[in-house]
Amino acid sequence: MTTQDLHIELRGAIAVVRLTRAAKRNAINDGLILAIRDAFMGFPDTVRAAVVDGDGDHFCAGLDLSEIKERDAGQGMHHSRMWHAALQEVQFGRVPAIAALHGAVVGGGLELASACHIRVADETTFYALPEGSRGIFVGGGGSVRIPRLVGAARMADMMFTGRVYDAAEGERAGFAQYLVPKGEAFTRALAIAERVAQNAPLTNYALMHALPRIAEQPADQGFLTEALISAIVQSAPEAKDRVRAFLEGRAAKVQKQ
Ligand code: 1HE
Repeated sequence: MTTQDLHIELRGAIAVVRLTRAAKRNAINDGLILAIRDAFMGFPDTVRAAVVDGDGDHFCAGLDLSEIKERDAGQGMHHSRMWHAALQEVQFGRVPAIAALHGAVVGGGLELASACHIRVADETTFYALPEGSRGIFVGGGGSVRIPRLVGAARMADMMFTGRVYDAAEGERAGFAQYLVPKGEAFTRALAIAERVAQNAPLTNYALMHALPRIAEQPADQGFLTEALISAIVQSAPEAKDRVRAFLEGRAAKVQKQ
């Protein structure tokens, strides 16, 4: 399945969602953000995880700035809400999303990456929020998601000063969980997606939908929500099969990697 600037390929249980607008550094225009939304809403039931990638030397240069110039305040708000709706499908959709990062991960590109559940960056990756110097503000959920990854102070500094984090700094700061050699982000992201796809679906669902909400709850409410989710997940037949397999010596032990 392909739209003009997005290619979706099913590789077994993994959906590979690739931005294919390399000539514009995968800058996201209205058509592309809607295509991302539709892709995440439309995966067949056989899909258990997704990889998000970008063609060319850069993951994504953010919002297509050529579309911004004619908008009034109301249109600007609806545009931001459209991004929210699309990235909500990425974060709170049906399957975990693994971002394969390289080159520019900037502005809306960082907002897209931060809506994914795991980020794998190669050595060429750099992170920035040029909104600060373009006289605008993040509008794709960045002010909600990015502080949760790296802290509000770091995000504010990036926007105040135009600071750019390179791949190693970015991993230390918490933008990416994995740092790999140049050109290897996609392969590693695919391997991670295949591993994630083997989990019990209810476990993945709880990690995507319950964990971030529990983490935002006051402790007292969080403990109760955790108990309820934990009871639901462990009551599934698949959980019982997996635990029995371990007890009978048929399942892998935890091993240092
Ligand atoms: C673009 C965009 C774009 C490239 N909108 N057209 N994002 C930014 O402020 C980042 C702007 N982009 C850059 O800083 C650089 O393009 C890169 C560092 C990402 C890549 O540099 P480079 O030298 O490889 O490419 P280039 O020559 O700058 O760009 C190639 C073409 O892509 C060129 O068009 P051309 O017709 O002259 O070939 C660029 O104009 C075009 N291009 N980036 C439109 N972003 C939901 S709110 C989110 C708010 C934001 O994301 S604001 C941050 C926007």
